[in-house]
Amino acid sequence: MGKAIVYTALVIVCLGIGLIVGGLGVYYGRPYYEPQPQSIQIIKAKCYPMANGGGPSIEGEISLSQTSNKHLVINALIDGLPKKELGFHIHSFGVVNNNCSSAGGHFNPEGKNHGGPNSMERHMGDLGNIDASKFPHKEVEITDKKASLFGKDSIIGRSIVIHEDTDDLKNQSSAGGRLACCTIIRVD
Ligand SMILES: [Cu+2]
Ligand SMILES: [Zn+2]
Repeated sequence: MGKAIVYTALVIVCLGIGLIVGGLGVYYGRPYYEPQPQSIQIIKAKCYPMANGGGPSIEGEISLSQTSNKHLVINALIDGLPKKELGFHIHSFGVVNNNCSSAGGHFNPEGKNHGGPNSMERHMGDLGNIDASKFPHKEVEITDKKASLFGKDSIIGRSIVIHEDTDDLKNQSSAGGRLACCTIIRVD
């Protein structure tokens, strides 16, 4: 009777050791997958502003780029603008025949009131002003957290309008008439 207990105990111990060794083998033998860095999607777009109504008096290039976080970067180098702060907005539609009125009003998919880029209440297209006194020698960079090249409210196919006056960031008529505009086109 005593022997039977000893044998049973031995069998249980051996099974236990077998399970531990086997388990370790499976654990360390499993294939190891190196975590892959998340690929970052970048969308780039361009816009080539022209004088309202056409003609060679204003020319330049605006480059837009965005990674998937909410951080739109706009770089502009434009010649032919008056040397002061000029209203700079995204308007609702693309430009037809260099006619800046065809751009429609400020891009405003959320039905908000006009404001400045840092206002809580603002149109999505309210990028404030561009300091045109830096042109033509220095590029101007604007960043924005609201307007986006991604998603259903993407600004691709809409337009950038540069106004003849400074936007006071409160009253949208403060920026005055439309000096120049262009359609935002995606480039890859
Ligand atoms: Cu505008
Ligand atoms: Zn606005």
